[in-house]
Amino acid sequence: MSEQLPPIDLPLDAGTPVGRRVVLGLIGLGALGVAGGSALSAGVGAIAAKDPTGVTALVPGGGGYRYYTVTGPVADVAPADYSLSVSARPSAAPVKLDWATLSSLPQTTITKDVQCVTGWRVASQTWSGVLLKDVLLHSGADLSAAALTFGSFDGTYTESLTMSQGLRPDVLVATSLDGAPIPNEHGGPVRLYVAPMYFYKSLKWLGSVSVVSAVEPGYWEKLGYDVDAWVGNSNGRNDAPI
Ligand SMILES: Nc1nc2c(c(=O)[nH]1)N[C@H]1C(S)=C(S)[C@@H](COP(=O)(O)O)O[C@H]1N2
Ligand SMILES: [Mo]
Repeated sequence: MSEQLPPIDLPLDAGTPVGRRVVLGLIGLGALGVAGGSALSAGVGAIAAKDPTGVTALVPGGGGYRYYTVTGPVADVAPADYSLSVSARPSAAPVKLDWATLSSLPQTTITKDVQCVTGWRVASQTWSGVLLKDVLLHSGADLSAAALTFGSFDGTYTESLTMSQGLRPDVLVATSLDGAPIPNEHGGPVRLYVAPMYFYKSLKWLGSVSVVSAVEPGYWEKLGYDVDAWVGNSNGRNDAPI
């Protein structure tokens, strides 16, 4: 990873406390509120202003997680109102999988450390949901195609995997974290979870999965981060694999 790469997440200045209540308060604000900083404390406003990529904050009590979003707060979507759009082959019209359908598919649980490419790590997190492979099989996807792209209902963030990566037994369409619904700040109700890769691959607020004919670099990858983001073997890092 070269020095020129833009920061995926910036550490908070020491002595700049951001409470969970403030973080959750941010979630309720529109993007305009964040840009204007009108309703924000000076501390949070300063952080948002300094971070070109969006709002970043530690989530106190979140066991070391940082709340991260390149767009600012994202509206809550209730499971009953959620659906995942799946395009089964390049240029195909999407089919929609609702929450009941996701719940009816085989459920898989994975426990691992979460690890961001900037070095922060959260030990032993348990994600559950449906294997991406099972979502693709259920949707009649063309598994011989080269790649998959993912869209967020934040309207901006994107991710990408090769088809063989997407069919791995440690890649989930996740619906729970540590036995509870995924909170909004962690990308709920449904998040992509790519266990063997740095956490930027785990797109929050998953809205769409599309089968495509070639890998399309995601949001951070267009800015220079590795598309193949294996923990311990990418981005010039040598973290211990998890
Ligand atoms: N939609 C969306 N997904 C995202 C991001 C984001 O900004 N927007 N940031 C990525 C990065 S860099 C990290 S480290 C994790 C942060 O997840 P968390 O906010 O649940 O800690 O989400 C990843 N997925
Ligand atoms: Mo990250």
